[in-house]
Amino acid sequence: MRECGLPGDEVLAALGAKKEEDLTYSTILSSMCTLPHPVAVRAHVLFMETNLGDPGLFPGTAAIERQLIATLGELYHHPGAAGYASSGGTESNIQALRIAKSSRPVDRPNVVIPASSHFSFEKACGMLGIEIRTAPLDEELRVDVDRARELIDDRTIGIVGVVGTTEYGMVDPIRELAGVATEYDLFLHVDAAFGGLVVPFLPEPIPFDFALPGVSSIAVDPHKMGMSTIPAGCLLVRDQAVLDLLNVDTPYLTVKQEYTLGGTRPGASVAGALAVLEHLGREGFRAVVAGCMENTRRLIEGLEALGIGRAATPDVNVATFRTREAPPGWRVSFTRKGDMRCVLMPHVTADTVEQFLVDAERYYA
Ligand code: 0PR
Repeated sequence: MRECGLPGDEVLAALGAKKEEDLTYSTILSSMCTLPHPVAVRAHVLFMETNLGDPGLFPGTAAIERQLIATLGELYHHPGAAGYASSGGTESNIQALRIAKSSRPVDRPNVVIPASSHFSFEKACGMLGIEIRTAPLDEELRVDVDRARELIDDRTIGIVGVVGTTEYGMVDPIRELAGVATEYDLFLHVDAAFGGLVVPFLPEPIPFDFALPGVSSIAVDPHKMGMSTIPAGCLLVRDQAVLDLLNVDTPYLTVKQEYTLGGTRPGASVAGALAVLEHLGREGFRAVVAGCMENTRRLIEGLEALGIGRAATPDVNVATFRTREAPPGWRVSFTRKGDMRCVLMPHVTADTVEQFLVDAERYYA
């Protein structure tokens, strides 16, 4: 650390120069994050100093968090849902498994998780000492519910289903998983980190939420398709008593107990998340999702016309292809199986897709 500080302008100029080294979103097709909506940025700046870790000092910001959870609860057919804003899908998934573990204390617990699930479950289970039982997928890359059921035994504390798988954009058959959860009286966590703000806005929404009695918790990330600033995740459960299973005493704070994983928590990105939901409404989100889905179809159709076959027919805006190479200049990613993966986020416009196809035509020719 310097002995004598630099003028603020000089520091910011140096930071700005570093930022120039970052990619801009214009060529990024590999990210599940996107440019935040301008209204989220404005809200974020307004709440920069707020700390939800001590909500009694920021009652207005705490009310915004409650409104965010209530809005999502209503969207997920359970207006009375409880929940809180986490740092993202990883934290929400960890917390959901902590709840599942506290609700059913058994020796050597296990949890049944689809093979397509995000690596955050590996972190969660490692931390919590839970054995992972990996349920295989069917031919369309959704979890095979019968095979999942076969993995359940008397040490199983929960099941997971994914709404918008990270790699192939599939939605697991949550209705069937919910049936299994009810039958075995198991906690069912739905990881809708990505698809939670896509599926409700499709012309024909696939059922995945609290309307299904077997669904216990839902993770959804406003910092993905919610176009909020980072970090903004949400964990929703059916009622407050479920969250309270995680309470620890916080004697010197303005609240006497907390169930969150983080202590100090940003209010800024939570305000950003609510701002986008309020500003766009269902109508606005339907338009955003329709655009992303149209771009997904167009990319698949365009690349197939060039002889690059799709790897899956996705339920949400993730397109994957049977090729190990991408046209230069574009950031795509590759799945564990080696398929090229493009996420058609709101920053990926129809023009971007056409430009990618022009470059692809030249490259794959
Ligand atoms: N669950 C699902 C289904 C996810 O896709 C992700 C992240 C998570 C949980 C974890 O969320 P957090 O990363 O918010 O904790 N999916 C993306 C991925 O791993 C995250 C991402 C976003 C990665 C932008 C890269 C990137 O540029 O691919």
